[in-house]
Amino acid sequence: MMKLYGYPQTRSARVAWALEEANAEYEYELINLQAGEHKKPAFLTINPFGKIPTLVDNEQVISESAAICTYIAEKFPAAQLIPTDAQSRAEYFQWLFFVVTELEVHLWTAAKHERFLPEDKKIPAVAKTSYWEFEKAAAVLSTHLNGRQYIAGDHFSAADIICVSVLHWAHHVKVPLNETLLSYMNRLSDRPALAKARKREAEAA
Ligand SMILES: N[C@@H](CCC(=O)N[C@@H](CS)C(=O)NCC(=O)O)C(=O)O
Repeated sequence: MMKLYGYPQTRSARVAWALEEANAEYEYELINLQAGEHKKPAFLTINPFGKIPTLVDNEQVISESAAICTYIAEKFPAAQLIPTDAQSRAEYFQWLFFVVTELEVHLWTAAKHERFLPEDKKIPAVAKTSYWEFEKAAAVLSTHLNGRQYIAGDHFSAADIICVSVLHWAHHVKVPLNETLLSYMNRLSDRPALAKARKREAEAA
C-alpha cells in the first residue's frame, strides 16, 4: 500500500487531496515538523532531502508535491486527474509549472525571509519584493482563469489541486486575491475529496 509522509497544514495536504480524489488506499504517517522529525535519521533514510510530502509506493520514493500529484494522476487514470491528449497535457504541464515556478515560489521566498531563515539571513525587502512578484503572477493566472472552470482543459485536474492549495496559502497569509481567484478557490475547495483529505490529516495529528 502507498504511504504518504506528511504533516497537517503543509504541502502534504495537496497529496492527500489527490489520493482522495483518486479513491486510493494509503497509509498516512505523521512526520512532526515541529519536533524536527523530518531531519532525524529514521526519515532521512527514506527521503535524504528531509522534506514532506514524500510518497512511497513499493520501492519508489517520490518527493516534490507537483510530481507526486502527477504520479497519482497517472497511476489512477479512472480519476481523470490528468488529460490524456497531447494538447491538453501540454496545457496541464504549462500551468502546473507556472503555478510552482512563477507563483508559489514567491510565497515561499517571502515566508523564508519573514519566518524561517536564521535572523542574520532574513532580508525584509526581499519578502516585500516577493509579494509584488506573487501579485504579478496572480494577475496572469486570474486572466487565464477568467471564464474558465479549471486551470487546464475542461476537467478538474491535479494542476487544480496544486493551484488551489497555493491560493489557500496566499489567502491564509492574507495576500489579497481578486474575485476571479477567490471564486475559483472557493468553488474547488467544496470538493468532497478535500474535506476527506483534511479529516485524514487531522486524524493523524
Ligand atoms: N517543492 C517541495 C517543497 C517541500 C517542502 O519544502 N516542504 C516543507 C513542508 S510544506 C518541508 O518539508 N519543510 C521542512 C524543511 O524544509 O526543513 C514540494 O512542493 O513538495
